[in-house]
Amino acid sequence: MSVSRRRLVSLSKRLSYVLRHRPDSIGIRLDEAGWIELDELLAAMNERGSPMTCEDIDAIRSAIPKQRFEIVDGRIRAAQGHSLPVDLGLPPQTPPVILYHGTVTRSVPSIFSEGLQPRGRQHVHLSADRDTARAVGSRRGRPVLVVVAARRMHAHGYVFHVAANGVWLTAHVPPEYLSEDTDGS
Ligand code: HQG
Repeated sequence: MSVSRRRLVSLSKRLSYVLRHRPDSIGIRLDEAGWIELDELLAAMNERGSPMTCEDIDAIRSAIPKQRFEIVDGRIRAAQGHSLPVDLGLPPQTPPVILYHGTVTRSVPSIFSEGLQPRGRQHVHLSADRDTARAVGSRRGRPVLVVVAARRMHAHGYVFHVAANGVWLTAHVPPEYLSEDTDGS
């Protein structure tokens, strides 16, 4: 079971890489919203990348709670996380009063001086709950949570979207909307 989960995690990472960053690495092109026909993706994966099947993708979607991939009408795309310039076509949304960003201690001074930047991605990624933000920060070390006054930003004209898997996206968070998380560990 754990071997097969390890395989699913590995395939999920491979898919994320292809669908968010480097479709050219297996010789495919995504449309402007990041979609590709599932059959075409699987054929290219089998030919040039990592062999995988429709069943593998179903298994990834059932086994891994963070729904990283959307499948609609036989097409697939990454729900968020792109470095490629895609237009996900998501409607603007009113965010909750507060959103969280998970990061690590070494990034905090720069974040509070220049704001949250998307870095290599198309958006800054934010979470409605602290546990998710903590998990995001933990990928790089001991997590630190930064609080974003999202509703106030929205009132000032900043645009927010929600990806299909519930991750909140915005272009940039200026420092005046940031504060330290003082409410727990
Ligand atoms: C940091 C994963 C210094 C930021 C996650 C982060 C998420 C700054 C890093 C999604 C900064 C960028 C995105 C500034 C931002 N100075 N550091 N001004 N502004 N940073 O990976 O948000 O699991 O591009 O704190 O779960 O960590 O792959 O962004 O540490 O949802 O599906 O710069 O990726 O999704 O790192 O993660 P990333 P992120 P998956």
